[in-house]
Amino acid sequence: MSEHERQPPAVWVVLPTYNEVGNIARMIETLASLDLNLRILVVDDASPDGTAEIASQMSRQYPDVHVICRTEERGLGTAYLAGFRYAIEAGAGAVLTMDSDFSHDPKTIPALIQALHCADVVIGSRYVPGSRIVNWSAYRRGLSAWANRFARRLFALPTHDCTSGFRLYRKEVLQAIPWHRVRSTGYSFLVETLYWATRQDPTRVKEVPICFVDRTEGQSKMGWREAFWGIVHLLRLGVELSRDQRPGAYR
Ligand SMILES: Nc1nc2c(ncn2[C@@H]2O[C@H](COP(=O)(O)OP(=O)(O)OP(=O)(O)O)[C@@H](O)[C@H]2O)c(=O)[nH]1
Ligand SMILES: [Mg+2]
Repeated sequence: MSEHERQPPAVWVVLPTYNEVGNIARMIETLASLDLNLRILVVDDASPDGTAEIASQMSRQYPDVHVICRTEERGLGTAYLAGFRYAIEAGAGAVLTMDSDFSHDPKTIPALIQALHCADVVIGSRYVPGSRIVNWSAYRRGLSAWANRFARRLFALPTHDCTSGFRLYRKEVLQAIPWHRVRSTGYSFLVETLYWATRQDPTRVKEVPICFVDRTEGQSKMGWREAFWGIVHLLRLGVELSRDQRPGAYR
């Protein structure tokens, strides 16, 4: 067992938020109450509903809560990236991402951290035995199942859930990703990141079953525009990768 597998890494939780005023305070309180010594980083894109103000107020009450308020940029993918950079710079040994709307149950976090003992990337997965999806419409289930099949086939990904935002990465994996090649700014960032994070060693990813529950507060930001641009970005990467494999191609 290597040194980094023995030592529990400092875990930073990156919470992307856009209009999560009904969830953010309870989410921060719940994470803080887990007693796992988590550092919490809210990455908000100037939500008009005042999410960032609430998070900033809470950061004064909880010293382990940090807030990035982005005013120039919008997008789930670039929010994750800003969170990764900030957390690693601040000393994170591992970075956990999760939605701020309670679709990802904070109580599952210990199981994800446990699984990191024998992995570099851990996925909170909706598509392995023992997992459940609660209250999701047939449309969302269909879209998610299709997106997963599409991504898995296109990139030969080693996981059943390729689009889950509930993930834990060792910092070394994030540092090794060629970010200049990741162009997705929205939800498809998750697929691109998974591809690069598992490319070197697909055996170092583990899936932990989760119970995914549809949000009860706030609104989804996943729409047709996101889906369209997600497909475009993934097809672009697929074409680039097949060009890389041509003899003599630049890598
Ligand atoms: N910073 C930032 N966060 C975002 C953006 N879009 C979505 N989010 C956050 O990313 C997480 C996932 O977004 P959701 O709208 O819940 O997407 P989803 O889970 O596919 O949709 P639902 O199933 O309807 O909840 C939530 O915490 C959002 O607030 C964005 O453009 N910027
Ligand atoms: Mg959600």
